[in-house]
Amino acid sequence: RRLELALRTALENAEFDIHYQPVVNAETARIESFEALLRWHHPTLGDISPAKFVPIAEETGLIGAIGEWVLRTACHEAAQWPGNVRIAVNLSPRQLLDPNFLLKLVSALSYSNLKPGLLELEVTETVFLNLTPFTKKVLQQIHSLGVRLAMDDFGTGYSSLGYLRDTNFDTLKVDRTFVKSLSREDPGSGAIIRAVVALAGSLGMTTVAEGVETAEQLDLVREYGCDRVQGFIFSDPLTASDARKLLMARG
Ligand code: G
Ligand code: G
Ligand code: MN
Ligand code: NA
Repeated sequence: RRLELALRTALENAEFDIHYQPVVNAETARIESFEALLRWHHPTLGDISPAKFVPIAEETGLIGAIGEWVLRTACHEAAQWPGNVRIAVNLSPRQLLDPNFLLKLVSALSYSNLKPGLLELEVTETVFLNLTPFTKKVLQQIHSLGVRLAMDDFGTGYSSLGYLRDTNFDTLKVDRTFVKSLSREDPGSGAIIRAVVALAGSLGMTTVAEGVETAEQLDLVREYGCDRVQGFIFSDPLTASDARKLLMARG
């Protein structure tokens, strides 16, 4: 497999980069956090999407080293930002199974000097598929460091509401497929988002609507009570330097 071979040397050849997408307050549109999104520029294969290479990195175990690099780099970057803006980093389920994950997390925080409360780790619902006592304990330990937890792509995978209650997630990210189908012409299209917002509220979690692209979608997710909004309507993922400029410019 050509991609797998290329992926093995991508870190040492410095082919990865992280882009940062703003997540804004639904009421004020002020930036509250950025999501770190990994980018791979291969010298001959070109830009390869994480949707394509993250699964390969997981199968081969390379995700351990790549994920650690993302965590350290994103924390280091975010520690330079003004105004307590948070950073959200995606974790693959496999990283949570790594017995050294907690050590790596503590190391990234101390190396970057980032306040733990400014870091949020995003995991997808599929972690619930093998939520072993070990994983549950790791989630608890992450939380007791003061690091926040977000459930990503909520509503697309296997989610047990019981697990949601038993674990301590701070944020639910409503998957963009539900945002995409929103329309004023179809009042039923918002049913899932409304239900997720109500569920999150009753479990003490806040919500992010992902993939908001149009003014109509923005109006609707606001009406439904989503706390934060992420999507092309506000901004694409930005380079580190553009993200920094945006924060400096807003005052
Ligand atoms: O940025 P983009 O839409 O291409 O991302 C596609 C997918 O890759 C998303 O599901 C996103 O969560 C995932 N992804 C992006 N960056 C990372 C990362 O650093 N680690 C992991 N595990 N997944 C990532
Ligand atoms: O699975 P996850 O939520 O981590 O995926 C984030 C991905 O969503 C990123 O790859 C990002 O590029 C993409 N994304 C961000 N905003 C939008 C948007 O408004 N519309 C669509 N279609 N994708 C988006
Ligand atoms: Mn995400
Ligand atoms: Na998502």
